[in-house]
Amino acid sequence: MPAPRKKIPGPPPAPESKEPRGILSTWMRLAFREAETVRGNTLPNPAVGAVLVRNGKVIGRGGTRPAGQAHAEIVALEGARVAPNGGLDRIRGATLYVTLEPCSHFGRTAPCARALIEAGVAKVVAACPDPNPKVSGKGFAMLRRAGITVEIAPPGSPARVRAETFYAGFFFWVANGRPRIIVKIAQSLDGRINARAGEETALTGEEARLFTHGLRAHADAVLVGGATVRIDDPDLTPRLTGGRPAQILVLTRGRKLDLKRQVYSRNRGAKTVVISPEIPQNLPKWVDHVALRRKKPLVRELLAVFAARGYHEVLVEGGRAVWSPFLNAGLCDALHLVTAPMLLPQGEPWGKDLRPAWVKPLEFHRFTPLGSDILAEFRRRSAAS
Ligand code: AOF
Ligand code: ZN
Repeated sequence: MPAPRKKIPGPPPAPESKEPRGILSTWMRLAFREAETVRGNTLPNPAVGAVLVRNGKVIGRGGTRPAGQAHAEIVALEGARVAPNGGLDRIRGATLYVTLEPCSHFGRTAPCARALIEAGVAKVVAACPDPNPKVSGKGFAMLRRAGITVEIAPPGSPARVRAETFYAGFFFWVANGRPRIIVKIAQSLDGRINARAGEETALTGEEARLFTHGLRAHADAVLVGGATVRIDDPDLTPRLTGGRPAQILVLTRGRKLDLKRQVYSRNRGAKTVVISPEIPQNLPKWVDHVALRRKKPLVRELLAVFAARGYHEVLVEGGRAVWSPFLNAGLCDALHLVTAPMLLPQGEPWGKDLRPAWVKPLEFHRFTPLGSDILAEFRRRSAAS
């Protein structure tokens, strides 16, 4: 039953989006594809995709350029302007499909909303509002004031849900001033991470691997310790799920890298960054280095590295020396604990270095079977976030 109409203060409610129910419209899907292609290259800005449509045809499209350069909307407008048969006449009356609210502020670039108004765009369909307080709601208001029809995908609609997943890290980063930190741990039924200390032990199966690759594709950076690199030699790219690889951060005390490890090999499409007190003697040209000063607690220093690199979401994959400081500091926003059906009484417990209070900020969310393994998801208690 429709709710009785009453006047509410604040900005006008979003008009019901014409986005088809149950599916993403073709245009919005294309916009997300544009956003996907630039993901990882725009930090600290969110990766936005925009598609300009006129008479059922795409006349311009694009994704956010690296920070300081053009936003997605501007790239799409430019494309339409310079296309064969392009020009302002074609843009006038067009509809823009965009994955995030067009900005209204002068930041490193001029407001996209103004550029859209000046180009004569008739309608803007956006997947979600921008949570950035400088923009939130103001971009839409600016467009509406200029007579542009604005449709915002309503909460729960496919476009909105897609945006909320895609921008989960960005939303968290705006609200909390630090990246969302996700910890993933694989354990045996008796809470061990290996059969014996220092041994590589395959614990979880293919489905759990697929799940982990999904986490990697979504994160901006994957953090691992030097021991994990040495013992397990992980590849750390989302090769099973596809998608853009996150940056790989290797936290180590070592002064010499074992360059045979996969994370150091060249041309993998993933950037590797070594974080250590001293520059390793054999640091390859294609690997970055960040010096640890060891003046502050490790997690504080790492948070500064995350901030400098503009990450919105970081996946902590282990091992114990890496996840324990985050868990002990209460700096874990989602914990994915994957349990394999085996007992390894001689192995090392994953929680050996944890203080009892580590668990306080987290609450159980759900179990999900992953083949013969089981995933337990814990999330930050909402009041504490
Ligand atoms: C858009 N389109 O493609 C992106 C937007 O410093 P600036 O000028 O680059 O502005 C950065 C902010 O703009 C960023 O924090 C976010 O709120 C928004 N990002 N907006 O209209 C885009 N990337
Ligand atoms: Zn903008």
